Amino acid sequence: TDYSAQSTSLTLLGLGAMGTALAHAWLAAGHPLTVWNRTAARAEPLAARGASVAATAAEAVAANRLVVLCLLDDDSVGETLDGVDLTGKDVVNLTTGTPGQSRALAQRAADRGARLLDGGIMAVPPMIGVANSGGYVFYSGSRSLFDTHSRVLAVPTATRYVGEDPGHAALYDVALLSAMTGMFAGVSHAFALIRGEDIPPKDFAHLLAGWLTAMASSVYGMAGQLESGDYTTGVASNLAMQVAGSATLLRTAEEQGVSPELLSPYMALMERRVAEGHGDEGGAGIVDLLTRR
Ligand code: FVH
Repeated sequence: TDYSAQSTSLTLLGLGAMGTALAHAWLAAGHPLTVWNRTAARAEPLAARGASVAATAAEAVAANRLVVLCLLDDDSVGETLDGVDLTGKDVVNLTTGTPGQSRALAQRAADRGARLLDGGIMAVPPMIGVANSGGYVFYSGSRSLFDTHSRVLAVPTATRYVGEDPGHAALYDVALLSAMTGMFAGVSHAFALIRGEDIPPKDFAHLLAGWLTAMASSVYGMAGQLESGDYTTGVASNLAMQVAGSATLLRTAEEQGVSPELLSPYMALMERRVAEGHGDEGGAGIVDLLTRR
């Protein structure tokens, strides 16, 4: 079988919001697709578009060598594959999980005669099947397994292979999602500050997006500090200055009747680092505090 050919057939387990978007993308590109979902009704619109609907997960897995999972979480993957013959299968897991869960799944797959490629989706369903959407999927695990299926995997959205360790796709995924979570925390606080004032949120959003975009490149400076081990050279806003500024941020929150609970944990870390004599550092010192065991 030429697995790089455009008409590669595959199986997809899981037809939630993301699984359904993936299914539509593969069908639109002409890939014969077998689908299964715990709640069978979710497969009906895909059957109308030409997908083969399997009655059980085992039947769906048996239909193709390439089997993609996009389920809620690691537990649902375990339940779905329980008792299913995986011998000779190339399993691609697009379910969000931890690096440890991905490594354990790769081992369980190998024990059952299958090869596992793990994926971390950096996209939301409306970005799937849309050219140049900016979305992509991190993949990790066997390079040859990725190369074998790279064309069909690139149909829904772009791909980024990040190494042989099956846990690394999940690690990259969760690291980016964690950074995003911190950003959302800051954004929530900012909107809370202006609430009740004569400031239209949509106008403010424009400023917020511009400022966050301008600040985003600071991650390169922090990466440089972490790589060199020199946390002080070229620092534009050192921790001592940021801690001094924190007082104004907290007082403004109080004046506006906004809880400081989203800002306080990060401020406490900066204060600790300054108290330990590192006020001239940039943010890399906070990474040391977080990873100190
Ligand atoms: N949707 C998103 O924006 C994000 C974008 C980034 C990647 N995530 C991850 O993708 C996985 C699937 O997400 P989803 O959006 O498709 O999730 P749901 O719409 O909630 O669908 C969940 C599917 O999982 C099935 N399921 C749940 N529990 C079980 C189980 N115990 N056994 C078998 N299947 C199970 C569920 O089936 P049903 O409820 O329809 O019967 C859905 O097919 C996820 O890891 C995201 O973190 C999406």
